[in-house]
Amino acid sequence: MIHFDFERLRSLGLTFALAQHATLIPASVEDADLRLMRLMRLTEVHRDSLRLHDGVLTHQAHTATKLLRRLLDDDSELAVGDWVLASSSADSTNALWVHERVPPQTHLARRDADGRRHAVVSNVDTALLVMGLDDDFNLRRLERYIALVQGTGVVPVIVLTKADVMPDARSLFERQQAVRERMATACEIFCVDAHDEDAAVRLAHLTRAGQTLVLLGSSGAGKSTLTNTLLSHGDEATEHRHQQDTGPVRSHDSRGKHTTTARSLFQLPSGACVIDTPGLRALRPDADAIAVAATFADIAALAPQCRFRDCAHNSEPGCVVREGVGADRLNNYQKLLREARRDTMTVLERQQQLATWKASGRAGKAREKAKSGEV
Ligand SMILES: Nc1nc2c(ncn2[C@@H]2O[C@H](COP(=O)(O)OP(=O)(O)OP(=O)(O)O)[C@@H](O)[C@H]2O)c(=O)[nH]1
Ligand SMILES: [Mg+2]
Ligand SMILES: [Zn+2]
Repeated sequence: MIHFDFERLRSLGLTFALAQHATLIPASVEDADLRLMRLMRLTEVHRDSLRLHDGVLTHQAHTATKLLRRLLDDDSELAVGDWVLASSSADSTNALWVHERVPPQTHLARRDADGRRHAVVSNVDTALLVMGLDDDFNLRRLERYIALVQGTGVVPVIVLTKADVMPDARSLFERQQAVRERMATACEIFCVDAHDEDAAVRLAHLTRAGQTLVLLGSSGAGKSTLTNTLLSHGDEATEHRHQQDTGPVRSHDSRGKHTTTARSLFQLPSGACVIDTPGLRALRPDADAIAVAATFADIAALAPQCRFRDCAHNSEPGCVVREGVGADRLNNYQKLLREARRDTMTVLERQQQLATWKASGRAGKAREKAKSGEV
């Protein structure tokens, strides 16, 4: 059994459940080795190395080959926020190796353009979905972030930044209403100036000791600005505390310049942990059809009233969904559902789909030839 100082790791977000899972890891580790293992939290993942926190100090580490192989078999990756068991090698290098990962309580993942899954973060309680009220404001993108979090056990909270540059209270209210209308289930929404300490005060119920938050959103949304405000709130020795770099946005479209390049976990003075992340160029959530349906629960609720049982809500007569849901939201739902279905297809299903597309392409060409008189 491994031994660790629960109280010391509690301020890094360790919970009883995670601690219990950690003590239950006999798996591939020999008993003798287990006693040398230390429980630590992953604060950064780099191409060739990891950064771990033991509750007092951070250390550089590497992933043991056996663990790498197991993760690959499970189509999984270590992510910032994971709890791991690490030990120093017995040789003169004294290098730190990660041998085991404690099964995460929550995990967020995304897909790349080829459908491959990539870990985003592990063991977070709340996801702050950060969006600027400037030209960053995009409801379809926000729905993608909601789908990313849906069904994972992570609570989404929407933070609209740059409230200070809105022309008047009315436009601010309208934007907030527009967000509310696109939410299938109630969700907290905050409009803030990310520079202002008031933002940290209003989010205080989410930054209690032991909680972990992740900030997600596009480049330039204000994630690092808000991280810095949270880091300095309630801290007398501000000048010693780490501050994240922030960068300006382009004036014509409010896009950021990808200032943050890696995910990093920080401890807040309140005892919570916060993970700042780089803005993703295009977010494709690792959501299955069920998660997408839950994100658009209003559509799922209306669908049984459509005249046809298999209504696709395109141009069928008697479609209640098309009447009741905005076209933009419906289009986004259909797009996310197509992506989810493609991502969860087996290789065989994918090949069959490709063959069907090719066959219909050939049939179409043949029809055109026939029409134009060619045989
Ligand atoms: N006026 C105003 N400016 C803000 C606010 N939040 C962020 N900014 C500015 O917006 C720009 C981008 O902020 P960052 O915090 O670097 O954005 P980010 O989301 O971390 O961007 P990446 O690291 O590129 O993903 C900076 O110039 C900030 O000063 C806000 O609430 N009000
Ligand atoms: Mg940043
Ligand atoms: Zn319909």
